[in-house]
Amino acid sequence: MNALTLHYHPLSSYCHKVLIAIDVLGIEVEKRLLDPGDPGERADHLSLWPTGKIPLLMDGLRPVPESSIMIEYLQRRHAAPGRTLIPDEPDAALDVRLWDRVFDLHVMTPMQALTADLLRPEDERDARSVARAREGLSSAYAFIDRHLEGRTWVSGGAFSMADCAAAPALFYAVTHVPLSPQHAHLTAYFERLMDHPSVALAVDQARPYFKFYPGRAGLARRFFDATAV
Ligand SMILES: N[C@@H](CCC(=O)N[C@@H](CS)C(=O)NCC(=O)O)C(=O)O
Repeated sequence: MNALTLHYHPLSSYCHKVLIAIDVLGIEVEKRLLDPGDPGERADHLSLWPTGKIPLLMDGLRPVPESSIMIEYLQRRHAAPGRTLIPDEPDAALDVRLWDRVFDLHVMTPMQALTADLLRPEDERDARSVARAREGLSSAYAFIDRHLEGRTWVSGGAFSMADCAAAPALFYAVTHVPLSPQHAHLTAYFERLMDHPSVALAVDQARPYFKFYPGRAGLARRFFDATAV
């Protein structure tokens, strides 16, 4: 049995972030799909990590929670030779962590709020929080777009942990607040991310589940059907 097990769900954005990293780092991980609606599975999961959040990595009996911590842990202990997502040089590493935080806090968080609102009954939806989350995404798009001018990846010259965070954050965010022509750098970056083989693999593995995603009305047809243009 593989010592590394990832507790995950195929639709979860933070799970995609870690699955992309696992593929880039060339690591074998056993995946355990968590059914959030199953009370027994939920209780077992809470006993391992009391926030109940996924992904959760188990290295043998050791729980390793939090996607960014998990990626650093995997890189230090399990990465295939020569594979890296966080550079050794301290300032370059700080920049990767900064942009990882930007995507988690300023794209993932409002995106999750918008998805959560869609899961509520109509009469429990919160127009004010929705407006705030949409504004948050719009202002994040604008400053990330400016930052991306002249860049291929979001931090330094190589695909990094920050790009692992960016891919699923943007993938789901644009289903709520689409990119507009004024976001030319961000739009080109989004396409580069979607073309990256490790991102494409995570999307491909989630494809059968997208029909259950609450924001599916905003998801481009090519993500449901790989042959669509
Ligand atoms: N800060 C956490 C966030 C993880 C997170 O929000 N996961 C979501 C799925 S994408 C989740 O577990 N939602 C279920 C819940 O909150 O109970 C990380 O980076 O791993």
